[in-house]
Amino acid sequence: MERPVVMWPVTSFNAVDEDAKGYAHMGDMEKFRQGVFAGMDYDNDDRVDFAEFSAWDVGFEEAAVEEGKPEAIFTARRILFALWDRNGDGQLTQSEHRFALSQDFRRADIDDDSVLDQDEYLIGYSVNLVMRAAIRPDIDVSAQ
Ligand SMILES: [Ca+2]
Ligand SMILES: [Ca+2]
Ligand SMILES: [Ca+2]
Repeated sequence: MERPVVMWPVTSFNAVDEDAKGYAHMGDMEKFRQGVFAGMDYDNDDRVDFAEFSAWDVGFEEAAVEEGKPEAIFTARRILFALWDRNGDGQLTQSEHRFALSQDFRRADIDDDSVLDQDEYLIGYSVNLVMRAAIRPDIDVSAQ
């Protein structure tokens, strides 16, 4: 069965589930998170500021432009950054990022079996969720 969510640019499940088990556990997500953090932290000071965060993109910007909503991506980034920057100092630390991801993990694990399958990841991971809501609110994946 085709699901509309897979046509949408997402942070790829394959990048999380590196050894193609078909699911991702918290260890996979933490490894993925470390890679994402390192990728965002351009000046390697172990903190990610909003400029660094904004430069990180996995295809959402192109999607937003295609949808005629280039401004939506900025809104979505601000929402995500504000969510993750818990103390609001404009810098994302490793521990803030880790905390955000573990919250995402629990929220996304709908059947509560401590691993995320691809659907849970695509629907529940905050980056995918927030970007999709900002750019294509008409795609209601929760109704599946
Ligand atoms: Ca930095
Ligand atoms: Ca902070
Ligand atoms: Ca699960």
